[in-house]
Amino acid sequence: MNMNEDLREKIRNWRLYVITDRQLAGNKSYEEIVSEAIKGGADVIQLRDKFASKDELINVGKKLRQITIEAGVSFIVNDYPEVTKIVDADGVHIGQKDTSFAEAKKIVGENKIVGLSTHNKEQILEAIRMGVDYIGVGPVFETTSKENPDPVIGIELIKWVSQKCDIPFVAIGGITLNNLDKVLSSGARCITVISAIMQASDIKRATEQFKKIINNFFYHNDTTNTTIYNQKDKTILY
Ligand code: TZP
Ligand code: MG
Repeated sequence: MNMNEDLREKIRNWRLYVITDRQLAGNKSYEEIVSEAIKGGADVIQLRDKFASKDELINVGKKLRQITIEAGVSFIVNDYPEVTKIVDADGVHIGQKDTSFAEAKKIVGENKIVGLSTHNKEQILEAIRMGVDYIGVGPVFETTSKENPDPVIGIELIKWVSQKCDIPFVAIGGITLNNLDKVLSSGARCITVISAIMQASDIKRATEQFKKIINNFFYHNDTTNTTIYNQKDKTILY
């Protein structure tokens, strides 16, 4: 069976993808971090915690699944297909050195999303060949949220992937309110953020600031026929 159309539609409509980092967020709880990001307009939440055990991730993941379901927001788990399956997240995000795409898909099942991080043209083309559901492309700019990050790809690769490839992609790495416009102008339809939102004292407000610029950009520049839905009640936003 093919991945259900609802999930595909969701991916195409992602605009703001917020990844958790509890260390950066200080002493806020996961529930608080994610609820605030959702209130601010995040379309997708990724649970990423490089220090938590699988059991801890399952525990937190179940709570975040509940919160995201109620809000009609997509929920992705970083690194662990097994945890994804147990907590019934929408999908898993893997890196080039993690479980392979094929193996991750086998574990989570056909109807769940498997996303893959890519850092150059070869990896992007390989992801397309493999039938990856969406890719992360980055780091677009310098980032401090990843240990040993790959070299900065710059906005040139964002332009290339948006012009040449049909695969859904999310731009990631060092994106802030100050450089957001450059990334959007380069063709990115979904912006992924860790530190600029996690480090904010007011996560809801920081998320809102990103979302406002993104919505404004697409309102004025969107030339595709994509219909933007409110993911919760399916009303057409424009
Ligand atoms: N993959 C490529 S860059 C990155 C990941 C997980 C970190 C992005 O974090 P930030 O803080 O938005 O630069
Ligand atoms: Mg990983």
